[in-house]
Amino acid sequence: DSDTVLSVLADGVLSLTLNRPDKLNSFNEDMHLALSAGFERAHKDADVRAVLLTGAGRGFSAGQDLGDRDPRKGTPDLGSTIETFYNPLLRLIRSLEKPVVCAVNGVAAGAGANIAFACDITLAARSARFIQAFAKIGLVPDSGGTWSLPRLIGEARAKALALTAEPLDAETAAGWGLIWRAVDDDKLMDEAKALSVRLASGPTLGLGLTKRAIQAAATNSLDEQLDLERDLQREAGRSADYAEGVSAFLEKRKPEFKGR
Ligand code: T3D
Repeated sequence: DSDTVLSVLADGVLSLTLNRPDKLNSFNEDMHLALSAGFERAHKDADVRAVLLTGAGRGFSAGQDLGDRDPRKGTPDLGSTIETFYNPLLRLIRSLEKPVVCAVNGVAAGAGANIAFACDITLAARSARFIQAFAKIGLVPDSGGTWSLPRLIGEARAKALALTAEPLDAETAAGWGLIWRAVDDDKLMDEAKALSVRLASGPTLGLGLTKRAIQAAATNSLDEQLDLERDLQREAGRSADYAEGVSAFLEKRKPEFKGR
């Protein structure tokens, strides 16, 4: 059922909207397949210069659809569903060398929260809440949560959120550095769309290399990172967008970037 994710390409932005609002956009297999297909398209389609991920209805995503995990139907191999669905999705988001904006329109729980934290620029409605819901059902944070949380907010806050499953409001999430900004509810989508269009009309080859460099810093030494910056700057310096950016500056006009 491809309606589980609405996909629209306009102004270089591929908007992907999780669309199971009556289940708070919790993940079933259909929605996983549709969302992965959206990000795979973003990898391959040169017309896609940025992605905007959001949710339909009052929530962003409540993580795994627990209706598909009824213990009366047997014990699922969760390692297998993580390997098949959640891990590939995380890798698709992080390896996409194009900006991924996330507009968290309401509650983001479990994998839903950690997928939002994996995006490059995450905005949230002021009424949104982030919940590491795993602790309430005896699970471990997944979708990269045990990696991203301590890196973004430090071990003390990461452990408290993960062990208590207490909801975190959007403003505190922004203040702690988990997300970019909390936005008034009625302005969220306008702001997220404007940001996505601005990024999509930017020098997206350079933006993609910038994303790669910043992510590599998580595991690189300073020396490795300096070498990487040299290599990526060499690549960026050969791009048409760089020539256009400098020409436009010298000619005192607006640049027209093509993403190459
Ligand atoms: O299984 C694997 O493959 C491993 C991977 C795991 C990844 C995970 O994400 S595990 C964590 C799973 N998620 C949760 O445990 C969160 C469960 N949901 C909640 O705790 C609450 O719904 C929220 C705090 C997110 C929101 O609360 P509230 O009061 O705003 O809404 P609600 O009334 O609880 O939910 C509204 C409806 O959505 C409701 O349906 P109904 O009663 O109106 O027919 C509720 O059952 C449904 N819903 C919400 N979350 C889920 C869900 N249905 C299925 N699965 C859900 N996760």
